[in-house]
Amino acid sequence: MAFLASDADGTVTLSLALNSEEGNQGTLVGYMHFQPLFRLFEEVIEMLCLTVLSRSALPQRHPSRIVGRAIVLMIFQILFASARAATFNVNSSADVPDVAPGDGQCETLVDSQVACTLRAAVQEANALPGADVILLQANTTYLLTRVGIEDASLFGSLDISDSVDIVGAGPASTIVDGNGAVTNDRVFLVSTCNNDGCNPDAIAVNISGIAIRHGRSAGSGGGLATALVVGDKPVVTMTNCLIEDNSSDSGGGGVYAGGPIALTRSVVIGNTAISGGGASFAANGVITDSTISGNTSAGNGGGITLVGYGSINRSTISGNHAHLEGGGIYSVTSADPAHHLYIVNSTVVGNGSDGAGGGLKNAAGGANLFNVTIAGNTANTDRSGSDGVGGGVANAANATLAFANSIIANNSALVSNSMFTLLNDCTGTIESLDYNIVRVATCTVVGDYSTDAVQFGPLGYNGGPTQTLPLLAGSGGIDAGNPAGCTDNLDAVLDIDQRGLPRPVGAACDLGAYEVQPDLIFENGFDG
Ligand SMILES: [Ca+2]
Ligand SMILES: [Ca+2]
Ligand SMILES: [Ca+2]
Repeated sequence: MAFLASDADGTVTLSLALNSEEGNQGTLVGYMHFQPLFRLFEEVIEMLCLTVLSRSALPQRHPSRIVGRAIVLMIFQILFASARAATFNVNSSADVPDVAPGDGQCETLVDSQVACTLRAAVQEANALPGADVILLQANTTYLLTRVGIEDASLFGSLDISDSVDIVGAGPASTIVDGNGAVTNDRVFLVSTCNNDGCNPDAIAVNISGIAIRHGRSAGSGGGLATALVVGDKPVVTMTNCLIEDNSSDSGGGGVYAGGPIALTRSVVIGNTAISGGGASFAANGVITDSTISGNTSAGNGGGITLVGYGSINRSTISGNHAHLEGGGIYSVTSADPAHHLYIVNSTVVGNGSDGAGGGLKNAAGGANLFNVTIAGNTANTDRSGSDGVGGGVANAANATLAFANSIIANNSALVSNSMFTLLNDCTGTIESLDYNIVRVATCTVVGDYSTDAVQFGPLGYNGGPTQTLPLLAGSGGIDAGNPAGCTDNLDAVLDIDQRGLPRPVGAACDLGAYEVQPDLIFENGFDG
């Protein structure tokens, strides 16, 4: 039997079921989705399917029935070779490879039972040309146990070499545990290159709704690494993911991206590396509605090391530590504005560095801040060597750091070999694009700014997916933004704050990431 269905976006699904020799019970032999491109084939397929169906009254082994079935299968196989989209429903948490990689079937033997494992699904998705989908189970931990360093998904890391969507049920429910203490390998590698060379085409890998934890790599990217070699062209998105407790002996404890990556509504926490404790991005890194927290770097960039370019939007970088510079962020971009670091509607708080730049070290190129709060960061946390500089931000002599509608306040630099802590918000030369507070300007600030005192409430969840620092009543910065509108790096007016709540409230937007909202007492008329 053949079934044809078309859904709203024009995707056509062909399902084939062959009757068993015994009777009417159908066995599903395959299905696939045809993108709108294949609509042209729809009528042909339908006609052939109707041909088969019309013969269903014929005896099971009637020659014309068998011929009709063969024609449909042939068409199916031709189209399958063109589109080759498959969905693999993983139904076992065991770490077992596929029995026949490349046959289109995700099949392993787990306790003598046929099952589809995550590893087998990755092997099959790699082997089938084109984008596939791997669906993971809820309430399941996929513990990797196969020891061995290779890049074909047979051992250690799950190695993705073709476009795929990996979909979990949420990071609290679907966990991929790299078990690095045993495997000594990262959890995921995304690479279009192998021993035969590199696929010249970009692939798209979208990972959502999973936790990636306990990966360990002697190279870059303890949790996930992409595009480790020149010529490698994967484009990766990670949405609603938790990247936790991974480690790397190089760059990017949680994530290393040599190619473009977008991290959205995700949390990167508790990872360690030599550079970029949480993440290291070498191309275009875009972080949105995410948290980079509690990561540690033995070198620069406790939270993030950026050596390409990118943007950080509505996100919080908190509680990270670098043993060298840039406790929250260490940025090396180019002078080309198209390849700067842009930070918008974000909070950099409570980070520390043994060297300069407790919150942000802009080591080269350009960093541009729009409605950013940089507070409570500390430089020279080990109180050794030179006295601390740039508790909030440190800008190198060859770099530019420009900021607007932002707050740099309440940051500290520790004095070496002493108990003294000095308020110190910046070092180097930074460019105020007006409507800013720099509370204790221990640097050269070009342009107008205010030194108004700022009072924050504790970092916490005040709405939206990330933690924020609320501005307390009477604090500097409230309604102090550009009356013509606070804008982002594209000159678009920001109509929401980091939490997604409306701004401006009042005559002008508030400085920093947090817009004070009207008191609820006035909204609902009573107060608990
Ligand atoms: Ca197989
Ligand atoms: Ca594929
Ligand atoms: Ca591997």
